Amino acid sequence: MRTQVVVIGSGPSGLLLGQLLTEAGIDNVILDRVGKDYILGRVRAGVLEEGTVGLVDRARAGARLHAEGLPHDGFSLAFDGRDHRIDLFGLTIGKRVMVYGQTELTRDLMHHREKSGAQSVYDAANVQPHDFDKGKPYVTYEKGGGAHRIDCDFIAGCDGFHGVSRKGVPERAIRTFEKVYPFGWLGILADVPPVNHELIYANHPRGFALCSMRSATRSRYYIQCALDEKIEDWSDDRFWDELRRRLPVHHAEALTTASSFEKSIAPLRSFVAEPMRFGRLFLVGDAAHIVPPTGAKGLNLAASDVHYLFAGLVEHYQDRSDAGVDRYSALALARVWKAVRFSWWMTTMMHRFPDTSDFDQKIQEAELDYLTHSRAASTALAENYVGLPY
Ligand code: FAS
Ligand code: PHB
Repeated sequence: MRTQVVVIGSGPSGLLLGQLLTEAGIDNVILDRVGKDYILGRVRAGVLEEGTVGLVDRARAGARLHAEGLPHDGFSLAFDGRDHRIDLFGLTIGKRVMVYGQTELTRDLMHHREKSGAQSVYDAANVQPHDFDKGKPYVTYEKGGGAHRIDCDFIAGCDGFHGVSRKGVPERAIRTFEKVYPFGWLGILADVPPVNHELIYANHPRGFALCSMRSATRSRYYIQCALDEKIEDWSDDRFWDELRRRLPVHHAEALTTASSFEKSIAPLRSFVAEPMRFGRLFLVGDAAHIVPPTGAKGLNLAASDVHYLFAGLVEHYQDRSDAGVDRYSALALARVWKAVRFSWWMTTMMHRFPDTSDFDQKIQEAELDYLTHSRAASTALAENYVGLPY
């Protein structure tokens, strides 16, 4: 079998790239090692930048996003028992974010891909990229008891942090940067109305908490937890009590609780692999970088990678120019590192670290005080949160 682009991974990166390529008439096949239901069962991001929304629209998969998504003009920082609203719309002269779950976005992209008739292979075992540094790449995989090979022009490694693409690159050709945080996020989903109409990021001596949502009737909450915490030790009641203790009193008293239907612990890390291109193989999204979710950047960085790679591939096929694909890694990494910085800064400012000294604590409080009383500082926060330009 032959195609122009093989996309490894059917998460947001792979599906968005695949749909854009299909719309542009560039033949592509998406391979994933698991099935659709497994992918849709993973609960992840909730905040989309305008650039991400624009790409979903360009992929003609944005109808439900605009019908059901929640446009947000601001969010609150809570500390010292009070809320401090960050006016995203006012500070960025008209930019906002869209609250819409990654699961629903993935569902929409899967639906539109199915409608387009483009090929996706799920439950593809032992997917392997080959000869991407020899100009004639191909991908092999196993399914239905048989071995399969797809010859192609390019391979997009959209297979996430634990995928095969980055691991297929010779160690001498890649450099990685990593910071692992000494805590995780315990998150739940519950069908209760959100405690606030906008997100609340809370800094509390007991630890960080985040109040988010998926709709007017479905809430997403997180609390910072130790890395050795076990889900089975966290009943719903224990979670709700801890969340209330980390919120300002008026929110704690207004919190609506019910049984959760999803509960998970995610570790936090910052990770970047350089470069993001190896001959005919490109790393995209979590395959190339990971950020702590504090800045809501993970999914949105995957989208900007897709933007740069898609533009380069269109240039290759339509203008017979490789200038775009040659620029992909540098362009993507320039935006990645600024988002990695922002996510690290938000995480450092909002969480309790085990080795926090009294001095560190005073610096954190001064940072929050300066941030919420300086238009310049809150503008810097706002422009990063809504997403820096592509
Ligand atoms: P993904 O990991 O989503 O998708 C990769 C796909 O590749 C998967 O479907 C996988 O099955 C497939 N794959 C892997 N190995 C393969 C192989 N060998 N062969 C074939 N296929 C293979 N971001 C936020 O902005 N906010 C959040 O709150 C947030 N929470 C998160 C919580 C968790 C637990 C995790 C892990 C991430 C979270 N993220 C969050 C980041 C997340 O949303 C990612 O940025 C986003 O999923 C990136 O999408 P992809 O790059 O497509 O990678
Ligand atoms: C979410 O709704 O899952 C979410 C929102 C904002 C973040 C992280 C996660 O910064």
